[in-house]
Amino acid sequence: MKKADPIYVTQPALPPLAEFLPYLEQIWNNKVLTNGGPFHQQLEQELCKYLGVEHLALFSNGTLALLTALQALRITGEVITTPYSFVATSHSMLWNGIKPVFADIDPHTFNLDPARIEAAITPQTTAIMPVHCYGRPCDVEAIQKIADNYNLKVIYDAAHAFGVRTEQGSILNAGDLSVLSFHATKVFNTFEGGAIICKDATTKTRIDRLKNFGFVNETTVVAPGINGKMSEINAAFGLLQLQHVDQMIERRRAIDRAYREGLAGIRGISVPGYLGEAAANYSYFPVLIEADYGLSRDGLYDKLKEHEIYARRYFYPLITDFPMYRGLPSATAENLPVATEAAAKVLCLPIYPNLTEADVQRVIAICAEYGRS
Ligand code: T4K
Repeated sequence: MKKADPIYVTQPALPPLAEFLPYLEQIWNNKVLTNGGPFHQQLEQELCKYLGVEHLALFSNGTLALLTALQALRITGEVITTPYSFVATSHSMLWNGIKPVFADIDPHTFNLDPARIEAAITPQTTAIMPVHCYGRPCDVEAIQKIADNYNLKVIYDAAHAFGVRTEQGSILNAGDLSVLSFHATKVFNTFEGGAIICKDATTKTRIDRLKNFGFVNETTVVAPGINGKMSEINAAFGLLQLQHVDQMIERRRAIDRAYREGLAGIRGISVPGYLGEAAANYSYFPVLIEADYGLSRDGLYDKLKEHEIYARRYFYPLITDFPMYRGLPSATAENLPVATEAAAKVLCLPIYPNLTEADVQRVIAICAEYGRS
């Protein structure tokens, strides 16, 4: 019997190569490779329509978009954020000379707990940077209330939240700015890429200048901007991906459903419920490995690995465990008990459009082996 292929936590969905060739021909003909070319313009417009947002500025990746978002709002001092995320969230602050202040998360959402945000505010606090972790929406109303009371800006790291909507519409309209990632591992990918979503044309203009060295025109530079522009190849690929993305999310939904059904009776594995998303994007499939499961979380991670199934412990270690954050007063396990527990319990199971039904059952079968009552 043929050995089963390895299964990774994710795999990018790619359209048929033939569909991309006409886009390449157009680039080869017009010789516009970057600096806000026609595909770049078109993708910004089409993403606004698709996502239900007013203004969107494309970037070459999500991290540069985060860096620029903080610059765009002239954030200084301290920013309250979550330790339960990818390091890019707080790295964007260190690159801007801003001090991250870590607050604990809510155990059900994995997102910043609004009550803990309020407790972390000091006279130096200027902004909050929450993350819609795994695409699960933050309590945006409670966060906005705090921001309004204390006159703080809110920049959402929405790297996982492409297309997520609640009853109020796109989650990307919450706060002052939202930042997306279009990395290869994301629901919608442009190989590498990202975007900032903002609410008015003036802010969009400022962001567009900041991502192009601060240029206003050929001879005028108004800010120490960076080079964060998305190239025409990436933008063209994004336009093509957009035609397929609904189908890809639909396939993810079916996998999510199959996991929920298959894992339901397993003792010691709990699956976080939805948070009232009108449209989820099924970007990750986190499960919690509880004390009554037959293996530790890392035991199951290793067991799956033996079968060439590469689940991931997103987000372990916590950001606060990395050396550049460890010494901060807010970076202690005592301050962050919920995040510390989540980092010890969560395993993200493989989920991506090309994962087959048989693959999903293979993952479930191994999980079930150690969770029988
Ligand atoms: N904020 C948040 C909350 C984020 O999660 C991220 C990125 C950012 C900000 C920053 O956005 P970007 O600057 O990246 O646009 C991955 C990604 O590199 C990273 O983008 C992502 N978050 C993070 C959660 O995951 P790794 O180190 O886990 O990636 P890697 O290379 O181990 O990939 C995971 C699996 O995916 C591989 O085992 C195989 C598969 N894969 C990966 C790539 C890159 C493929 O099949 N093809 C590929 O091209 O960080």
